[in-house]
Amino acid sequence: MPDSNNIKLYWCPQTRAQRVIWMLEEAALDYDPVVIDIRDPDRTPDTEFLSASPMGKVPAIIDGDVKLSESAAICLYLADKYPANKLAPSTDSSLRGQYLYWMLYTPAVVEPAMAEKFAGREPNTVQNGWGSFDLMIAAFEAALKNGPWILGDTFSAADVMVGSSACFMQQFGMLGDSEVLKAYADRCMKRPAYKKSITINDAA
Ligand SMILES: N[C@@H](CCC(=O)N[C@@H](CS)C(=O)NCC(=O)O)C(=O)O
Repeated sequence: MPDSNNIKLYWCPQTRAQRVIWMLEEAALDYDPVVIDIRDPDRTPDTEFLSASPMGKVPAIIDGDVKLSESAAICLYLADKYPANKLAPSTDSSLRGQYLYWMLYTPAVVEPAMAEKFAGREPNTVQNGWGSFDLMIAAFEAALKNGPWILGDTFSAADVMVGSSACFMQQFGMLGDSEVLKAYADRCMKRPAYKKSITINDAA
């Protein structure tokens, strides 16, 4: 089993970093949290953080020689490197393709679709890589018909990614009349690792 004692997590409360805390808790890994106050424009630049996050965005991790940002990349990395809690289907599993799809759904589809909706822009579903907010919701909901989790019976790191988006949208009243997605968000929020990530966020 690889040694996880050295994982350094760069994060900031009330940001996308919460989903990586959720992931680390699901994986039962030890980590040293370091707060980067992204809301302080006068903060002293942290060169070690910037070496892991070229755009200066949280979350980022340093795990030995590995330096990584982008929450989906971090969750993919952690699930494969520390497989004890089985948060990723193996590379020869028939679920692996769907797993990768849903791991990327949040940054590639959900977040651009949400940003477009927040901005009140009219979607161009052919040109947009993310289709539209309504298409994003419809595909997400359809995938959960065989739930309880996005891959079916088994919770995975893909649920951390799309589940964190569902919880965010639930919080901001963006799930409309989708009882399927609301129930999914509720299931995610009941997980002890999710609750711990919220406690850590709220205490910081
Ligand atoms: N696609 C990235 C987005 C990360 C991101 O945008 N982080 C924001 C906080 S939620 C941030 O660090 N903003 C500070 C900045 O850009 O200076 C991911 O999923 O990790």
